[in-house]
Amino acid sequence: MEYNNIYVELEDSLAMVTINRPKKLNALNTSTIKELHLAFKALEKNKKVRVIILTGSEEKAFVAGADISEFAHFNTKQGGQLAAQGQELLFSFIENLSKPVIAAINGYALGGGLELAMACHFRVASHNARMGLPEVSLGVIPGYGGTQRLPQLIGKGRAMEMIMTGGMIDVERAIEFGLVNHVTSIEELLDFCRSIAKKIAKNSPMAISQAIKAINAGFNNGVQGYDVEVKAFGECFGTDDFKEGTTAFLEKRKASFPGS
Ligand code: CO8
Repeated sequence: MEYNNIYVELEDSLAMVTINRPKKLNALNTSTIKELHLAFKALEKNKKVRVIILTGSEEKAFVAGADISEFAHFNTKQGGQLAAQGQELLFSFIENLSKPVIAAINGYALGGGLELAMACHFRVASHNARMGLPEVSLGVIPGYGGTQRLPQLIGKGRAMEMIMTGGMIDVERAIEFGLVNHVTSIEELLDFCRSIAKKIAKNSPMAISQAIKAINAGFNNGVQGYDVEVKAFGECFGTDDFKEGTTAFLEKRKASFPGS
């Protein structure tokens, strides 16, 4: 598929998705959100793809936020619609994708950009990354899930401070807060993510998708996470991946899982 604001590269079982609006620091406008939705939808269907890495083009920004020029003149109704549509098409969509998505944060991740990284399953950052939710400085609040995911990831008090001050944190702070799992040099960022992706790709795609579902359920107030875990655990039984994984262990060999 042809995209204008992103590009997608396939490398064996890995897909690399790059947001490509460097002149606007990869800010998320509506068409970029739609393209990302289509790309992730297609990658989820692609049986060869086991892990997806999401990053921004060039070295300055992952994503510097939602595109401010697009919503600066919106009214209450339009603002609400923009947030709801974005959450449905992209942020919740990625969080609930059945395949792991790693955010490779290569520079500024601000506002909607940090919210996008937080919607991914986990995050790796390069030394130059700066992260923050500066929305209150613009007279709005984080509208792409930031008020929910930031406290989940770093705790309520720290999230309150970050959101209220609108300030940026560096990677040392982000590691200390648990916002990112690893920090690398900018040159090593993607290869480091690839090395994690390779480890993930050796495991059962079916079991990984069930684990994503069960983990997410624990953060959804309307759902009893333990019940979802029990159901997801049960659904693993009787699958080819379960048969292969347990048989390989008992036969003292490495498991080989076919495509998802
Ligand atoms: N939106 C639109 N354009 C942007 C954005 C953005 N978020 N960020 C940067 N740009 C553009 C600049 O306008 C500039 O364009 P031009 O060259 O045409 O003037 C270009 O990118 C380069 O940026 P700067 O010249 O500002 O680069 P600096 O190195 O001087 O500064 C910063 C880098 C500090 C990252 C600065 O660009 C900045 O502060 N950007 C805005 C950060 C921000 O406030 N992000 C939050 C946006 S609001 C948001 O994300 C809300 C999410 C929830 C929305 C829910 C529904 C709407």
